[in-house]
Amino acid sequence: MASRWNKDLTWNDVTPKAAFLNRRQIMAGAVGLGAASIAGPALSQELEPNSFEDITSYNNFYEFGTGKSDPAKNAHALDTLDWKITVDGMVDNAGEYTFAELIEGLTEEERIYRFRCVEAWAMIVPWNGVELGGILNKIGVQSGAKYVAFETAVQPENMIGVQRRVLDFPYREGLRLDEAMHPLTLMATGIYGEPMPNQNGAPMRLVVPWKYGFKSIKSIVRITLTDQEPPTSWNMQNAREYGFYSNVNPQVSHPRWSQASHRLIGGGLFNRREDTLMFNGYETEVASLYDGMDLSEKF
Ligand SMILES: Nc1nc2c(c(=O)[nH]1)N[C@H]1C(S)=C(S)[C@@H](COP(=O)(O)O)O[C@H]1N2
Ligand SMILES: [Mo]
Repeated sequence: MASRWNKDLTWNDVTPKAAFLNRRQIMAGAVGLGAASIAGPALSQELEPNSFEDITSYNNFYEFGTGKSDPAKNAHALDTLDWKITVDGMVDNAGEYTFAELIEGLTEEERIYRFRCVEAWAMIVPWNGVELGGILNKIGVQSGAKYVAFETAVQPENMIGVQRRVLDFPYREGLRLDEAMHPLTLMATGIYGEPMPNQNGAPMRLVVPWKYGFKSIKSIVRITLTDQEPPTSWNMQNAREYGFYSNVNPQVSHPRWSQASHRLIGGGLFNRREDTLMFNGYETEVASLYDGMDLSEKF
């Protein structure tokens, strides 16, 4: 289903070449979807979604090793049969859900999002998934809950990175409740209309397009509603370098590198540097979530 949240990037853009050559017509068509379609920065109109190959061969998934090609090599070992998600904390409908139960009745959409890693590389990914807000409404968030915490599966026998203890697993992430309820925040279940490949976080992973990639936690097995800011993996590892918010911000440097630009992954037109946009290009949609907040302090 077409979504106005794709803004200037539409499903048509996924088709290589022909779509690229007919961009003007496609853009004209996209405008019909709603005012949001024309709100995107001019820069993004030069972007093409990365290939399935790019998206599934250059990954970060430390449970399967720290090299970019390690997840593609090792994540076949991830056991996704009989996947269960524990829902607990400040919710009305706590319990253990299957993957199907959790997304049942929610509208699956295609969302073409910019994806920006804190390491200053980026891709354009055509995700499939449901709005996280839909899941939260189903599980019944209780008043007083302020944050959502997530955990990734730990399968020591299947995960070479867990055996090597490259991080303090389980991988943990979290969002403020208003961030989690924002319609851009996706529980992604696939890419290019295919079920989520293991290396990208099967069977479902978070996608928060205005935040650095590490917030988009993979292979989720636990969702907890809480009134406390939850501990998160990279913040636990190095709080000076990785904040809880981790909003993409070209003006706030990482202590060891600038965040003002990034490298687009891929061949051909890709692999070039481009300027990083405030909130990764989603400023119009999300800036109000942070009104009055000092973004260099709450990085
Ligand atoms: N469980 C888990 N989730 C994770 C990671 C990880 O190592 N483990 N890496 C994060 C980082 S740093 C990035 S950039 C993205 C990469 O997603 P991709 O491989 O689908 O591009 O996943 C994020 N989610
Ligand atoms: Mo990342």
